[in-house]
Amino acid sequence: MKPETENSKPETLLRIAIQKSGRLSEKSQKLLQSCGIGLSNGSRKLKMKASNFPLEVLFLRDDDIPQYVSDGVADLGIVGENVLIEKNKPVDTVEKLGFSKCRLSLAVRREIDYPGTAWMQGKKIATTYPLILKQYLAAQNIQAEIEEISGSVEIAPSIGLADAVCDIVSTGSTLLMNGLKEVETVMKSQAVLIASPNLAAEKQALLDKLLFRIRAVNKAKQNKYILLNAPSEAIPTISSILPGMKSPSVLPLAEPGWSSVHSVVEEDDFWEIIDKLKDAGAEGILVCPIEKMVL
Ligand code: PRT
Ligand code: ZN
Repeated sequence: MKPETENSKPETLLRIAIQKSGRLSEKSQKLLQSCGIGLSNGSRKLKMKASNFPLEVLFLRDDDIPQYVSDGVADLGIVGENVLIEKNKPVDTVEKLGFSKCRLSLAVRREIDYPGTAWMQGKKIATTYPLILKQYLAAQNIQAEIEEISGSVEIAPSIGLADAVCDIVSTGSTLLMNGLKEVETVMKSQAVLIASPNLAAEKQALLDKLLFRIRAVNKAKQNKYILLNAPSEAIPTISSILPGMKSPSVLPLAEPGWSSVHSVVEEDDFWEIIDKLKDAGAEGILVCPIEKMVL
């Protein structure tokens, strides 16, 4: 090992805490890998140094991540907004990551004729999110008893432990299987990147670099590359439908009077745009995924 002299400062490493195993862990690792960061956690260590980027990864339970980041043990973390808000630690939310989307909802037994939030008045609600639920009930001006439990919330009504539940819902099939129906959305959630407040300048510079890559990856996921052929006289109309990053590329085809148009469309507008393009005379439309997108 090189001796440390005044000129050879130890390398600054960013430390990121991600979930060890569970619904966030694979997607958190994939996100880092798609940013060009090498992770090999074959032995399932609790801590590892990444390759290609000055990053150290801590593998933790998701519930502990906000605390580690607020204490500065980790500089960054990836956690669900539901856990972040419930833990109520002083950290900065740097970026919404767009994965592990779910909602925290109130649910009641299916046979109940539910009139609205007033039904909750004086009832007992089981949850693993007592703080978020308390704030929601206060905002709705409802007094209800909160029964904090640590898991299997959805069975609480059927065993007589509570009248309602406040739990995470994704597809809704867990509620259905337990004879419950979703009646109110308390909050929507997705994975977020959090950071310790007041990061040192060197660490902030590394975070900026990482964030640049994360944004390029996520932007690419929200967009598609589109190629099509069209009669040249249709190009002005097609260009107005397909604004692209600046404007679409238009290349002549070997067949006279025809052009090929290349552009980028947002996933959300995709089907609407395709219909308009067909009406404008586009043919042979190809749509391809984009790996990275830097604006
Ligand atoms: O061990 P550790 O403490 O790290 O993990 P955990 O068991 O506490 O969390 P985990 O891995 O289950 O979830 C991590 C995060 O993923 C959550 O905090 C949410 O932000 C997010 N997420 C996304 C979900 C779901 N979807 C989800 N469906 N978290 C939990 N569920 C559960 C929910 O609790 C319920 O039991 O799945 C069931 C409902 O799913 P559906 O599809 O039947 O509606
Ligand atoms: Zn957890």
